[in-house]
Amino acid sequence: MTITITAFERSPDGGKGLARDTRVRWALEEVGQPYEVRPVSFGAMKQPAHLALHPFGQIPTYEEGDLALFETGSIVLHIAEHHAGLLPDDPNARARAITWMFAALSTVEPPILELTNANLLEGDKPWAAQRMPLVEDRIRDRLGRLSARLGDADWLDGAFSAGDLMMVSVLLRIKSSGLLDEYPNLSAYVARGEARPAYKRAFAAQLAFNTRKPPTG
Ligand SMILES: N[C@@H](CCC(=O)N[C@@H](CS)C(=O)NCC(=O)O)C(=O)O
Repeated sequence: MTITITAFERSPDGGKGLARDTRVRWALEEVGQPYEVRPVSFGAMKQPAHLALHPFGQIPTYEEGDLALFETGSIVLHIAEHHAGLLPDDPNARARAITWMFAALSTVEPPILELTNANLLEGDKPWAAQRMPLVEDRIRDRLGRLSARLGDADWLDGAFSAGDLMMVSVLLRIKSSGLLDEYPNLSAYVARGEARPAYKRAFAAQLAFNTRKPPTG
């Protein structure tokens, strides 16, 4: 059955891989599943056809036969549960890997998104500069604890899993901020994720997609 995901018609980051379709592409590459990508414009994202797939009018979505999913956590978990390669077989290890997916999305990503919002949406406010250290410190609190837990391990809990895929995807959002550099083991962890052949294929695919020429004629 064909898998189709949606992505920004043109990602605002121009192909830096920060739009969330990249994590879904990465998961599909890890498990060796081919997929198609349907571009969605910002206008179309809020129209009934797309809202039927994604109630909040966002990307990515995932369609496979009569199944339609939204939310990258749910999509990556679905992929990981149906194909070998992203979750361990041992039930406890599997539950811990899923726990790291939740930790990435609900504990680490929120303060990181605050930084994105502070830069993109609030940068011109008179209080923006004053607030920035607070926003960055909330991220440092999470990074410090994550760094302590990771220690000198390669991955968060044994072999690479969907938990690492999600955590690395979230941490990549602050790569350009310099905050990650304060935690050398986290920088190395993210670099290990980026070095995976499946990540490289996913990154290249989203870059080609976001830099493709518009159709002529
Ligand atoms: N929690 C959602 C977040 C989805 C999300 O924020 N998508 C962004 C692109 S990365 C989007 O569609 N932004 C446009 C908008 O919200 O209008 C997930 O993980 O899938």
